[in-house]
Amino acid sequence: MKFELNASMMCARYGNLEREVRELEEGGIDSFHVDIMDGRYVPNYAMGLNDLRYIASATKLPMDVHLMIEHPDTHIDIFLNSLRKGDTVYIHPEAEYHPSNTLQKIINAGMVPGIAINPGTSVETVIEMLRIVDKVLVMSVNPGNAGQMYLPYVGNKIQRLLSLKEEMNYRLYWDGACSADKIMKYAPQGMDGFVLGTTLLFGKGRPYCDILQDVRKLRFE
Ligand code: S6P
Ligand code: MG
Repeated sequence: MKFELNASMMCARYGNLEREVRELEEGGIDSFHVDIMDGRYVPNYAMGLNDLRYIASATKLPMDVHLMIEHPDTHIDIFLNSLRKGDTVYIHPEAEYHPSNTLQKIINAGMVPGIAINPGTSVETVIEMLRIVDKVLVMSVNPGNAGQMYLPYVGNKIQRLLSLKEEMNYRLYWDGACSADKIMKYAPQGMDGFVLGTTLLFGKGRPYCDILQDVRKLRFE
């Protein structure tokens, strides 16, 4: 069974980001998930442009940029200019008046377009955008912070998004409170990847390569 593992870099040790990137790479991480916040769309400031640029310069692996900002269209070029072709950019559709225009800019720049869907957002309100994007990031916590509890009511929506994947032609990714049991349950059902944060990967006092190896072994269980 094939699935991607993405490291949520807002959970990394900032004291030595270069080492963090290297150890995650050595552990076999698939991409670096960078949570950009503006203190308005979400009540927090996590990572910013310089963090994104530094991590992008420190690795050849793909970047997975999750924009939790109001009116992403206003600033999208700054982010696109900091990335390489093939990197992913997720926007929150409710943060922009015409999100499909912003998604088109992401496509035109050669990046992979995605939408992030909040726990309280229904599939119905974003259904037309599912036809445009390559990736959908389903949030199982409210955006803004790491280390939150999984919200069980997203389970029904995840099933719906899994069932629409083929018809709408997108890949589905999990973000928020991702534990081994969620990977065990959803990878076999077609979830394409998981963003790993404090729940499974960071701050555990174990090397990332050991944890990631354990997760990779889950596919054989
Ligand atoms: C939340 C953000 C996420 C978190 C991730 C952390 O706003 O989009 O990417 O960083 O959820 O993982 P955990 O396991 O601490 O919830
Ligand atoms: Mg995120």
